[in-house]
Amino acid sequence: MGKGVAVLNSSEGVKGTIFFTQEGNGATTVTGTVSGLKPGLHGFHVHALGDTTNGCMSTGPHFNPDGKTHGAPEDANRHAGDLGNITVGDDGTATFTITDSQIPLDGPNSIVGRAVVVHADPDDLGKGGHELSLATGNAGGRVACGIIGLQG
Ligand SMILES: [Cu+2]
Ligand SMILES: [Zn+2]
Repeated sequence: MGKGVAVLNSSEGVKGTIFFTQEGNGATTVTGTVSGLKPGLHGFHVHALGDTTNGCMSTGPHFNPDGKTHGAPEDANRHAGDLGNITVGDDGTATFTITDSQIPLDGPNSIVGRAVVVHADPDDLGKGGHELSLATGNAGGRVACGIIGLQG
């Protein structure tokens, strides 16, 4: 079984830890808790680069090895890194489990060494009609991010 972890860093007081597990070549399960967010939906993605030298801006665009447009996790046309939204409760905390088949922990499309990013606003899943919908889901600023590493 492959295991990964990302500890979120933020200049805006957001904290969190995200765990990744993959059985063989199957889907990857993502579990996490994130706190310090405003209640509601927040876009949640794997971005291409494991670089936080200039904060979350350095993590590049959504991980997109197949050259597709932005979409919902269940869409055929989506970035591999498109994990949709996490839901934050009134206490500012989100606890979630996501299962996805496009974010393996090894092989050519591995997400290890890339970054997970939490956004300020909801991801419109490509359907909002905004000029950014098909690129980023118009999810707003990058409020927290962490580099995905292998976990022993
Ligand atoms: Cu993102
Ligand atoms: Zn995307």
